[in-house]
Amino acid sequence: MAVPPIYAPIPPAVHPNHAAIDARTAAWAEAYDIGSPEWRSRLATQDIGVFAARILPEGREEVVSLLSDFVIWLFGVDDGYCEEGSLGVRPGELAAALHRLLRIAQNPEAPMLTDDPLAESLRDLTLRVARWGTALQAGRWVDTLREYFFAVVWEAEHRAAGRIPDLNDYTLMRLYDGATSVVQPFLEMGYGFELQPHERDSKAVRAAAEMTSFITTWDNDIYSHHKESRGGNYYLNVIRVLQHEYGLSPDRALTRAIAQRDRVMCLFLSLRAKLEDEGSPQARQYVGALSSFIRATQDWSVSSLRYTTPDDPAALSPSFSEAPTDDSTDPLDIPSVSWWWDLVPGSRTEPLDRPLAALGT
Ligand code: 3E9
Ligand code: MG
Ligand code: MG
Ligand code: MG
Ligand code: MG
Ligand code: MG
Repeated sequence: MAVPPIYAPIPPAVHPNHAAIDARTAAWAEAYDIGSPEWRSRLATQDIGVFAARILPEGREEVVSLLSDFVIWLFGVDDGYCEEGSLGVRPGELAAALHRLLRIAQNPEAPMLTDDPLAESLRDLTLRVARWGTALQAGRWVDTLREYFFAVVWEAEHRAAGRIPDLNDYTLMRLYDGATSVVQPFLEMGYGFELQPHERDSKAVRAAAEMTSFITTWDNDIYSHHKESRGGNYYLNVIRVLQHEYGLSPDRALTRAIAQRDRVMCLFLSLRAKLEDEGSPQARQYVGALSSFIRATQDWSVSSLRYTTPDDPAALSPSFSEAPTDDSTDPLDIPSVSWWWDLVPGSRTEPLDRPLAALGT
C-alpha cells in the first residue's frame, strides 16, 4: 500500500532549537528510566523533540521541552502499557493503573508509586505544568489525561476481544485515544495565553479542536499503517475499520480515509476563517496553534524513523499535495461528528476553488 502526497494547506514551521530539545528529551527519558533500554534507544531515534518543536514553532522553549518530554511519556504509556504490554489486553487492570497515575498528576506529593518510572516522571511533568500553565490549564490537562485514559481502556477492551469497532465508535474513540486532546492545553501554555472556559467549550472552538484530533489521528493511521500492520499484534487503525465497515481492499480504504481527512481539513479551514472573524484574540491564537499541530503531525510523520522504518521501508511519499481529493461540503456519514458541518452554514456556497493563500493561512 503506497501513501500518496497528502493535502497540506498549512505552511510548515519548526522551533529553531529543535535539535537541543530532541536531545534533552532522550536524556530525560533515560534519567527517569522510562520503558526498557531497548524501547528508549528506539524512541531516541524517532525525532520526538522535533515533533514538539513543530507543534510549537514559536513557543516558549521551556514549554516546547515540557511538551516534548510529555509526548515521550505518552508513548511510554501508549506503546509500553497499551500496545506492547500485558495491560493492553486487560482493560480492568489498565483502568486501575491509569487511575493511580492520574492521582499523581493531581497530587504529585501523594506517597504512592514512588519507585515507578512512569509515576516519577509524571511528577516532574506535573510540577512543570504548574510552573508554565495557569491553574485553569493545569486542571484542563488532568481532565484531558483522564479522557485519553478512558479511551485507551475502551480500545483495550476491543484488543482483548480481537474486535474491530464500527466507524462511528472508532471515530469517537480516536478523538481521544491518540492523546491529541491532551496536547491541546500546551498550545495555550506555549504562547502564554488563556482561553476562557466558556469559549473553549463553545461548540465552534470545541469542534475546531475535535477536527484537529480527527485530522491528526487519521493522518497517523495513514502513515503508521505500515508499522502497525507489520507488527504482528492486534492493531486498530482507520484503514482496517474502513475495510471492515465497507468491505474495501486496503488501497480503497486508504483512498477513503484520505478523502475523509481532506473533507474535514476543508471544513476546518472554513471554521478557522469564521473564528478568526468572530472569535476573541485568544480564540484566534488558538486556531492558529491548532493549525500548526496539524501540519506538525504531517511533517513529523513523513520523516520520523518511527513510520518510515528504513529496515522494512514504508511506501510513504515525503511530499504533500496542494489540492484536496474531496472538497465536498457535505457532512461525513459519521453520526458522532456530522454536527461539525452545522457550524459553517455558508460552506456549501463557498467552494474551495480560491487560491490557498486566500484561505487565511
Ligand atoms: C497515537 O496513536 C498515540 C499517542 C499516545 C502518541 C502520543 C501523542 C501525541 C504525540 C499527540 C499527537 C498525536 C498523534 C501523532 C496521533 P498511535 O496510533 O498509537 O500512534 P503510533 O505512533 O503508534 O502510530
Ligand atoms: Mg524505555
Ligand atoms: Mg533524535
Ligand atoms: Mg495507540
Ligand atoms: Mg501506537
Ligand atoms: Mg498509529
